[in-house]
Amino acid sequence: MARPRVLSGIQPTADSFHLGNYLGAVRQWVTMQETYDAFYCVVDLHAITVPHDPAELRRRSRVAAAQLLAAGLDPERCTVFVQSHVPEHAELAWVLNCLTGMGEAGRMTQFKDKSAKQGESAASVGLFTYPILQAADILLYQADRVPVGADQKQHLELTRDLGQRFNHRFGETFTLPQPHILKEVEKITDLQDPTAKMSKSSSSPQGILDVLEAPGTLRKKVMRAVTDTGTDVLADDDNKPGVTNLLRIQSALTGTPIPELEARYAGQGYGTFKKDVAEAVVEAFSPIRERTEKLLANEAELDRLLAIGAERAGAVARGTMATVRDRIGFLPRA
Ligand code: ATP
Ligand code: LTN
Repeated sequence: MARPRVLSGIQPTADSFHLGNYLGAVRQWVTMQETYDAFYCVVDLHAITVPHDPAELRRRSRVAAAQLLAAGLDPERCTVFVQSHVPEHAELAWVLNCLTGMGEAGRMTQFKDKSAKQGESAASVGLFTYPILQAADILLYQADRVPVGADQKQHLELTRDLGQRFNHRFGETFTLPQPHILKEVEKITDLQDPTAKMSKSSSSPQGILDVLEAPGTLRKKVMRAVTDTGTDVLADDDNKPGVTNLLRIQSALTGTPIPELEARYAGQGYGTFKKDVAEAVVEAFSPIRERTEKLLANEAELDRLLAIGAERAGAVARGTMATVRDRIGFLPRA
């Protein structure tokens, strides 16, 4: 039987991924390549929904792809590609744009948050239709599962709604995808503001742990993470969001259940605990950083791997688009 399909994407909008990206998304991608027919893309079309610099985008797209491979994605076992290499993403997005209501798009909270930052009227129309492009990414590959962090739930609902709407109006065409969200790591929070999501675009440098960062900086940031009043290392989202975030991080990175960690640090205060969290982060990130540097040193090879990915992704995307064109009523080219 054919393996179920998985698709996910990550934006090349920073010089490094952060711990939230890694635990909330990329680590699941690596696991899922074993049992799914997996497609993972660097979503550069999404990255230009906010003002950007072309040279920086090129660099960050390669850095993003290199980090994915360094984290364990194997081009022999999954398809890693760059979104703009497969023009069908933009083509399907147009069709879906025409099926989406203005009000429906206007309810997306990520748009509200991101546009508020720039001033609503300065935000691009691309930022407004961003979730519809995301729906196209997913539906194009007939994905069954989409591994993401909790912030993407609403976009996945929109994706299902649009897929279903298309199916009803024009005939069964799209698989309706389920989000794949791991509760324990669905929202890693900012070290300085432990109720906010750790985020490429809104966290301060002190609040974010970057995969490619030097070990010394990572250690300092963990040691300076905001903890809570008191001295007990206990998980309590309402009263101890800072400590709880660090417990989740350590548990996810070491595979030790949180109650066991609570017992281990009982009566020891925050110092030893934080030191151990810092070591767990450094241990997880160092091999990824080293492999990323090696991959980036050979750009031609990296670009070759991405071309293979684009070829495989393009074959699937062209198949879906041929059906979509026909169902929609576009005249075939003679
Ligand atoms: P931005 O904050 O600028 O929106 P981002 O840091 O969320 O960027 P994306 O490229 O948008 O990065 O997200 C890539 C993946 O990482 C998505 O699946 C997203 O849900 C997940 N993710 C991002 N931040 C976190 C986090 N703090 N905790 C868990 N998952 C996260
Ligand atoms: N919107 C996502 C990135 C993204 C994505 C996708 C995730 C773009 N296309 C397709 C899953 C599937 C984000 O901001 N984190």
